[in-house]
Amino acid sequence: MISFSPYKRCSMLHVRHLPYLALGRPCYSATIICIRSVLITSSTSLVSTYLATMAPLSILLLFAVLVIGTTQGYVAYNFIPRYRGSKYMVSKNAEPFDLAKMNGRCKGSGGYLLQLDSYREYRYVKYELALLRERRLVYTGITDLGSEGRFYNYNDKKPAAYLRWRRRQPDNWRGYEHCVNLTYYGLNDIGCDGNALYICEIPV
Ligand SMILES: [Ca+2]
Ligand SMILES: [Ca+2]
Repeated sequence: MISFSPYKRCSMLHVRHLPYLALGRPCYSATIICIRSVLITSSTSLVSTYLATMAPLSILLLFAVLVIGTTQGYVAYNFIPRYRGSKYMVSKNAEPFDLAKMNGRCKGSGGYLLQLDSYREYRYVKYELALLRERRLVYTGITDLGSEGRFYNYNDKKPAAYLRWRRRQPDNWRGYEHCVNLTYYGLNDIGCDGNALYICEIPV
């Protein structure tokens, strides 16, 4: 709300300038001071009004984001720049892996769990992970669940187009390694329930 005080102040200024006007001083000076005074006071008043209105709303918004983030399981990611039609993001915090759940999250961002199409893509992603200094387990979307030894992409169920295994892998250790994690030295089959990161691929 605009205060009426500037108008009172203007009146006073006019009164104060009356002697100058009488002495033949330029009459516009009082008007300029008056307008400036109104503008400054009005601006201050508007800023105060804005802050008084928006501050509680901002606090409410922040609270809502925190509540939603907590209930919806907010996930933080590191982003890997676009390369040949895809960009990538790696979750920052390790958590129990679940193929469907993590693939669903990737889908929510317009993508899917990583599926490798070529040596170039494999090399790019592993170097980018190295740049992030990421040494924890990072799951891909490659799996052989339900078809032991025949690896496919969980998202589209198509056979994995490119597999570059780490030495002596895949070994299906103890018969339960049906997911695939990416290491600097190649892919490894691993149990699907590790506490780990995962990487999403997003076509762009
Ligand atoms: Ca297996
Ligand atoms: Ca293995």
